Amino acid sequence: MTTPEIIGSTRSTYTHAIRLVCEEKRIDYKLTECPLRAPELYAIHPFGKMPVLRHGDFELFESKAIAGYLDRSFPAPYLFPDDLRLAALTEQWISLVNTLMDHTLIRTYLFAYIAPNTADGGPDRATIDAIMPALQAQIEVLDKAVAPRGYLVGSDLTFADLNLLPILHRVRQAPEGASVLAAAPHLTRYYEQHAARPSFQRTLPPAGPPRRSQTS
Ligand SMILES: N[C@@H](CCC(=O)N[C@@H](CS)C(=O)NCC(=O)O)C(=O)O
Repeated sequence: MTTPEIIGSTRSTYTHAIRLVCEEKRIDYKLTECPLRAPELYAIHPFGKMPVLRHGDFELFESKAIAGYLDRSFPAPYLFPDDLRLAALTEQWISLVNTLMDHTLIRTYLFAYIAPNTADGGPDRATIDAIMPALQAQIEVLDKAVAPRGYLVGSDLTFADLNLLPILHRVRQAPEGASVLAAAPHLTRYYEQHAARPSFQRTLPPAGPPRRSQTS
């Protein structure tokens, strides 16, 4: 089968989730590294977001769509359950993480450290302090969700987990995030267990945000 090309960055959480899909399913894929908002992203994604996929003559944008396409195009293990309720729960967690938690944990909290909008380039303390209650509340929700079985959905790994793990990895890199996570015992065990997976170890991101494109 044609090798899928993932266009994105090793530093991007959404790209990381798609690389985890490829690694878990043992898909032979090519990662084409590019800066944020690069022309090769705009060639596929109307708003230039990463990752995007090229598979033969087929192009696709939006990470969840890409994950679902790869899951059904390649053999087991399958990361989107067939069972109606498990499938709905998988959608539920992907949606909550992508529409709410990513904004709090990555775009607001982490970016206040790694891409701050401050005069001296130091951490944006006002933003960090303001987001802490939301960060705390969201980590508590996740801690409770993984407590029974160590997965977000049922008793097997799904894309809901692979979508969340890159975010947890990043949140732990900043001090308040690390201590809030350390105080969430189930989520800490969940992260440590899944971060030990070969797929995760093979795709560990370098520190820092993706570069910004010079040309867009
Ligand atoms: N909804 C998109 C979000 C992708 C996204 O926000 N990617 C980030 C990098 S992790 C990005 O491209 N940021 C640049 C921007 O927002 O302009 C998806 O699921 O693929």
